[in-house]
Amino acid sequence: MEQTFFIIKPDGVKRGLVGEVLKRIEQRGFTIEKLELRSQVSEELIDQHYQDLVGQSFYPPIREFMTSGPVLVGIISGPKVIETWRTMMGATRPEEALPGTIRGDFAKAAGENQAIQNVVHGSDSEESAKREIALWFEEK
Ligand code: DAT
Ligand code: MG
Repeated sequence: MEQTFFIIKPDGVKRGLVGEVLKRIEQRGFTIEKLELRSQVSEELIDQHYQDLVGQSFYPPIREFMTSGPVLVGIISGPKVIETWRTMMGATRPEEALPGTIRGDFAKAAGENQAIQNVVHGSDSEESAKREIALWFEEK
């Protein structure tokens, strides 16, 4: 069965959206395979997670935001879960995220030079799902 990796980001945990996000996963019929609260994630792990963004000028605020508080990480499975979870999350930018999506319902607009705080993460392909699951869950 297809699997994907998700994060409820620090804004989602701080704002009490854990139950809301998990409810949507369950309602959609996906299976929660793993679920862990990580109280303090290292900058190194976030840099590896966002390896494609590390060189961008807008990246430092993203690192700061992602290490600013507890995150909930997990693996969910089901048919077409990678694409479906991306649809459920909505567009990256709050102003583009449609109502009915998690980001469209909850993400707040970011200020200049701030990280976009958009509540959730989801792997964007089979390859990134495999890589991210290994990065976050495999014993080193
Ligand atoms: P997504 O999370 O939708 O897969 P992404 O992988 O391109 O989007 O970027 C990862 C996160 O980094 C994104 O959720 C929010 C933040 N981000 C991306 N581009 C940004 C930008 N130009 N300014 C501020 N934050 C940004
Ligand atoms: Mg991404």
